Amino acid sequence: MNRDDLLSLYRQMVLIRRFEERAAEAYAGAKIGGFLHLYIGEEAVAVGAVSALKAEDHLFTHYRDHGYALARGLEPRAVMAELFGKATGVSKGKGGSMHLADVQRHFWGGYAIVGGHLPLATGMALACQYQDSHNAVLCVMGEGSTNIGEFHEALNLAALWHLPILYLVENNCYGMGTLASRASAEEEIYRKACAYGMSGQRLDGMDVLAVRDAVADHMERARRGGGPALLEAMTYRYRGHSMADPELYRHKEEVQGWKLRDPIRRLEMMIQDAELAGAPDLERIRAEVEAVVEDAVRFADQSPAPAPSALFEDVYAEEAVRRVAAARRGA
Ligand SMILES: Cc1ncc(C[n+]2csc(CCOP(=O)(O)OP(=O)(O)O)c2C)c(N)n1
Repeated sequence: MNRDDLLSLYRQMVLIRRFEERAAEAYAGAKIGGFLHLYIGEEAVAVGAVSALKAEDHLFTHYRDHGYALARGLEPRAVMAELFGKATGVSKGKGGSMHLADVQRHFWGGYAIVGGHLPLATGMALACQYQDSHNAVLCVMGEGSTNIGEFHEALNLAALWHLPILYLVENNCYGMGTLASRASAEEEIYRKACAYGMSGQRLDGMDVLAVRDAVADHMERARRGGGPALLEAMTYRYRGHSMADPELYRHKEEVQGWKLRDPIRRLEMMIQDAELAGAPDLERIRAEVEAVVEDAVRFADQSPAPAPSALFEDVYAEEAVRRVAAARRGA
């Protein structure tokens, strides 16, 4: 990768970190309601993975989705506004933190039900194959999802039908307060791939380039008809499961230990060691990001709430059907 590409990855990771920190403050200030699952510590996974996608590829993820939305290029203003429940949000303020989406960018969400998006993503991969589009699907989940029935059903069909999909597990060691090894009979999640005859690989999820390389390889293989695969990125969330988590299940030393491997700091050191940029360049990027996030918070705060009359819009299929019919009549 050249200097600009590396700095772009750096910028995105800093953006996600700062965005999440400000979202936490807004939540504490009662500007954001409902659930809020932060992505701090895991930035290298979303940024590395999404940087390996083409615009035509499809992306599905679970409720810890802010990092994916930002990495996929959704406007920070519209993402923050969605968290604030405002009409200017990416889902018009009716989805909230767990349901970010942007159809234009082939970012299909943001799903609150653990494992619920796996059959949908697999169906999208079937559509890609059926339409001979040579696009592939990236389906992201937490390690907790791999103990859910849909995981096994989805992987089975994907392997059986040789679908163009990459399942990417973010193993952040815990599902809510439960250590992965207390919930999964197979601790090394990538080994679950062998039950379906697909390739599985574990990788360092704190290394943005390792994630990018592995996702790029497997997505390209999937696009060329090589079938599905399962990747397990080892990572860690620095904050609680959600804002309501008192974190009684882990020691501070464990959190500190993972922070020593911080993905942003690591990329910073790499860039500086390679003399691609100096401390002032990185500081300038951080200052730019700070301004973008401040602007997003201001925009979200000042935006209007959805109108009561919009309550049923974009909720029921009848409305969509009516609009399509009206458009056809117009044509
Ligand atoms: C079907 C279902 N069961 C339970 C829940 C409650 N729940 C929300 S998050 C979560 C933990 C999932 O952990 P993991 O998949 O590892 O993702 P992480 O939060 O670590 O990113 C659970 C059990 C849910 N949302 N959906």
